[in-house]
Amino acid sequence: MKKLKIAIQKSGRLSESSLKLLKECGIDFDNGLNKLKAEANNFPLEVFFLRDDDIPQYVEDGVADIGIVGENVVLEKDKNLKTVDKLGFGKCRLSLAIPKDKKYKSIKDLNGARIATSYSTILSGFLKKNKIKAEIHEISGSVEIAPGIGLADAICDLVSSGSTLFTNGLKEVEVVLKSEAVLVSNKNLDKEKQKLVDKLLFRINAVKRSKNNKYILLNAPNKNLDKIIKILPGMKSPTILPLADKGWSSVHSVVNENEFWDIIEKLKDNGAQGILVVPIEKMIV
Ligand code: PRT
Ligand code: ZN
Repeated sequence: MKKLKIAIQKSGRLSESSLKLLKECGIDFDNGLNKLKAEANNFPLEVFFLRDDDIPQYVEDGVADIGIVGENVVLEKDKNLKTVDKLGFGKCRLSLAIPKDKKYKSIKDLNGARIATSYSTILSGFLKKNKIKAEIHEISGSVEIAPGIGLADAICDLVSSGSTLFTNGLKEVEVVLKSEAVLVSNKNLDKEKQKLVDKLLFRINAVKRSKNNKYILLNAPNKNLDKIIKILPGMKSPTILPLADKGWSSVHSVVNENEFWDIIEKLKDNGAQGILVVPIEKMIV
């Protein structure tokens, strides 16, 4: 049987979450330190540990069939790949920043600026789209120090908390791109490998869904059951079980994390009591 080859980041911001995702998909392998490759024991999968910058090329060439990498890297490398799914971790944004005491009214203020970045492909597309003429200085690391040493007037770099910008006396003025880790695939996978990708994707989606949803149990007065059922759609519809105490029922359902607090408030307004919220490990619809 053929094995699917997946490339993940060897050591960096995406490594831990990538390993965790595969583990949550029930895939078990040995990832000893300094290993380049590992084989899963219970899924036809080989895992390659690579630098994130190399992953798009390896997947395009078919050395790996799929890969987990930041969308920012995928767009910057601009290879011929298919983005299969967003994975919900490694979230950050690629932003333009300038020294904090400089005035900034609009993007037009960047006309004629020297901008330091490691993301020249994405940046030049962004500047072109906004009809800005600026000079791009490609540098590979510590972009944030460039304005301080007089190398540039602005930078374009990844930001998550913003503390790196802050400690370097910079302020964020434009968001060029919002990014997160994505699953990319070679465009010419054969049927057998595509089947394995679909199988993996099915598991990834079950894991992702479980993270976005919570299992909820509560006691409801029977007279308000109709209203409570409307608030709690559930996967099909909520489960209702009678309580020993007459006039009350136990209601079980699934709620989405984003609507969670709104729903709890509405439930309480309708007389729900003893509300329990439990994490879900996997969710198959
Ligand atoms: O060695 P290798 O080449 O594999 O790794 P790398 O050093 O190139 O990448 P790494 O591990 O730093 O980042 C991998 C991916 O994580 C990136 O491509 C992004 O998709 C994602 N990611 C998420 C981030 C950040 N958040 C992030 N904050 N990548 C980098 N940063 C850096 C940023 O460049 C800046 O220097 O963190 C600093 C800013 O952080 P804040 O919190 O101070 O704003
Ligand atoms: Zn890198």
